[in-house]
Amino acid sequence: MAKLPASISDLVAQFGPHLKSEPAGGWTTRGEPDRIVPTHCCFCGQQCGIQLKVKDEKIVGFEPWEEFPFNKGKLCPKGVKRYMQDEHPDRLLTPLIRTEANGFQPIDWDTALDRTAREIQRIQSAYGRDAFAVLTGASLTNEKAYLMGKFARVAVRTANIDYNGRLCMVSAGAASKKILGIDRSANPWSDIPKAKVILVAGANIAECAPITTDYLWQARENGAKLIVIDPRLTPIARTADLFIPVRSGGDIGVFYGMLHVMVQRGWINREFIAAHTTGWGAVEAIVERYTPEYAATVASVPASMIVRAAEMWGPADTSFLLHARGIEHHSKGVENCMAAINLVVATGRIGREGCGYAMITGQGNGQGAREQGQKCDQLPGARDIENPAHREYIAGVWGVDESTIPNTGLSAVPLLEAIHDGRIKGLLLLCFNPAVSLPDGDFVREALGRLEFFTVIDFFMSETARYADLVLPGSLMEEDEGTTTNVEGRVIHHRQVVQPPEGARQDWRIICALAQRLGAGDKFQYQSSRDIFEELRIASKGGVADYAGITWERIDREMGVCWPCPSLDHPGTPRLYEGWEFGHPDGKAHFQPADWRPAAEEPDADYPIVLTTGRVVSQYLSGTQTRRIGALVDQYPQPQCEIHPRLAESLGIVDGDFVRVESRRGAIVVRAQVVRTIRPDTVFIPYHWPLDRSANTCTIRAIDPVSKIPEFKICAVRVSRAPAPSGDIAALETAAGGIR
Ligand SMILES: Nc1nc2c(c(=O)[nH]1)N[C@H]1C(S)=C(S)[C@@H](COP(=O)(O)OP(=O)(O)OC[C@H]3O[C@@H](n4cnc5c(=O)[nH]c(N)nc54)[C@H](O)[C@@H]3O)O[C@H]1N2
Ligand SMILES: Nc1nc2c(c(=O)[nH]1)N[C@H]1C(S)=C(S)[C@@H](COP(=O)(O)OP(=O)(O)OC[C@H]3O[C@@H](n4cnc5c(=O)[nH]c(N)nc54)[C@H](O)[C@@H]3O)O[C@H]1N2
Ligand code: SF4
Ligand SMILES: [Mo]
Repeated sequence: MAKLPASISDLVAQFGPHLKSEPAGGWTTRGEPDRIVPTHCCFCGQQCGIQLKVKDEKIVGFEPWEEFPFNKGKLCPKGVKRYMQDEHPDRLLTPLIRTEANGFQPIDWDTALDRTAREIQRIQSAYGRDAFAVLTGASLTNEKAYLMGKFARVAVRTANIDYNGRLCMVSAGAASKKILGIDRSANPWSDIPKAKVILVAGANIAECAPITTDYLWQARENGAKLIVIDPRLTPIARTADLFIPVRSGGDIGVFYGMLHVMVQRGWINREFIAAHTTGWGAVEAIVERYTPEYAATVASVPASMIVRAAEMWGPADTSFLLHARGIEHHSKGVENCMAAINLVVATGRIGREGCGYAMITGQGNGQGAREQGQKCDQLPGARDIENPAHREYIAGVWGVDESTIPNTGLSAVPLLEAIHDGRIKGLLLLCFNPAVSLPDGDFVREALGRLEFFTVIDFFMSETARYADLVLPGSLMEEDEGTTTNVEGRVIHHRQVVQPPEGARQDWRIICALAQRLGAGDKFQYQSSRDIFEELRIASKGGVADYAGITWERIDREMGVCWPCPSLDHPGTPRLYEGWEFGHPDGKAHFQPADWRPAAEEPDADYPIVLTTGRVVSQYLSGTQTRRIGALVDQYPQPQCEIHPRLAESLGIVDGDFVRVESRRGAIVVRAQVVRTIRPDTVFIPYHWPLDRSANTCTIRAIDPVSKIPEFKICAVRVSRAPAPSGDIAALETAAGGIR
């Protein structure tokens, strides 16, 4: 562990040379910016419009962008601080190579790129093509996501490419595709305020989709009722008309209990079901068993709450259902989402104004990055990699023989398991921090340590990069140009605001330089990221996620365009399924039956408490970015374990004590935060911190059989009072993240 400075003078002694001297005129008079660039936040899937102020080619601040329709100038604590990454002293400014004797040492770009290409070739000729894998991320622009899918299949020619959206949107996507035929939220957010009842399941709206709070409040102003289902009384739940404190993993009980009551009371739209759906019979047969009393045992809430929810949801004229990872991060994540969507389709309240359904996208480009072909089972345009016609079309766009495109590869968790057991020997990773974000952290870190060769492209030294042989300094969102697709399916334009700092390079240029060295340069002749977008438009043409009619100019003019948009004169599609035309070839919605089943690991006598994990408003994902921004660190410096006063009392724990939270995989010591806002059988820990503060040291490596999403939202733990961890924890807590 790094030696901690004891005082400010120590700090200056240690870091002094890097502290900037006061600018002429003093700190307070920065003067007017040279320009203000309208663009978007780099963080969550809301993708708020924001204007960045530039002075002397550096980003010095922000201004709201009132005209951008989604957030109308509103921003959350992360958005207003994102610009502090640009000039951060931790930025990587040179390629680094791991040396036996001296740790990471700077090397020049050519040597680093040559070495990476050579190692890819060595590993593939020694162990086979699929022994080298590529992992990517959904914070990347559409252009980079497209590039990574093509790079893996055409330049590296490995089947094993997957992305961190595998930990995020895949359960929702799979369920939506199965029932509605398309993997996208069905409605624009402007439909939310027009709904008379809103159901929020497993989504901490105020902290994780902050701008959506405003849409819910508008709905409430218009008289809407709000139902929230969550094991914790989240900020939005405090304002709800009905809060259902479900036990983690019990949501199917609530959804099917509601449907049971709705069938009995005649609140099912039978005309719609007969004309526009298939499969209702199988769902009705299951739902018949979900009497409020039985449903209550599955959900572990009073039966009366479920009846009340049905009474609010059932007879409404208009309604909107939103869910996020709370119901999706389960080994039955797809089934949970299918049950939720069944609840919408049974009423026919979809595809028209004020009637809708949305899965709340997580990462900045959580929507777009899963459509451009960086999932192990997909090609661009959300095409299926096993479909011969889809393969043929993409082979044509790429100018390769169809037979050279690999088939489905391993998804993220099995891919890490293959690294652990030696089937995969090499890895190139861009925009993913598995050392913090994958479940069963000790196992993951052990796997990363076993790679024969490992290159990471990041702008900060992430916890994962520490395991790399080579670290290449990449670019922040504002240092490149491109598009993302927001939570509504609206494709938006991120402008380049500044150049990457000297020594760092734009990610897409790094990838193209590697492709060149792998002998595929002729397929990667892009002069700009716009060239990549132009190819993406063609590649997506005719696919489900059709971007063919979207240009950067149109996006600027129209403040974003929603896909599918098949031609330049097509207006885009903010609302899917209008006229009850669903995405399946028969035009119908396909109900999917799913019965409740237990989690992979339920509490027992040895590990009697449910651990659930998630987020806090001021930190973002694995924390690589937000743990480096002082104001955000101050807001919530260290992970805490939320615990109910009754449970705390029975364990002899008081607020602020250190507690040891231990599962069958590992244990961490964090402070207890005793709160009345959580179920007494459950504890909650946010996961944004590494190593001995990482919630994922405890979580389980179980995955959903269809979506392959990990079960982040439930595992079994024991909790006990613990002495303070060794080291000066108080100093750590004020000196905050990063230093450890
Ligand atoms: N501040 C902040 N915002 C973010 C992010 C971030 O890291 N920080 N990340 C972005 C990303 S990538 C994502 S995926 C989203 C995630 O957004 P959310 O899914 O809203 O956030 P989580 O905290 O993961 O989980 C949401 C809620 O699920 C509840 N929950 C746990 N188990 C269950 C269950 O079995 N059933 C139900 N009904 N609820 C349950 C938890 O108590 C929690 O309140 O946020 C995005 N926005
Ligand atoms: N226990 C638990 N674990 C979870 C979750 C949970 O709720 N509970 N949630 C899961 C979810 S929903 C998600 S989305 C994942 C996210 O988990 P990760 O994807 O691992 O988290 P990030 O912090 O986004 O990691 C991305 C890395 O890429 C870098 N990066 C970001 N943008 C760019 C870019 O444009 N270029 C380059 N070169 N690098 C970039 C960042 O600095 C960071 O180091 O975590 C999952 N893990
Ligand atoms: S809500 Fe999301 S996109 Fe908007 S400012 Fe906050 S982190 Fe950025
Ligand atoms: Mo996510």
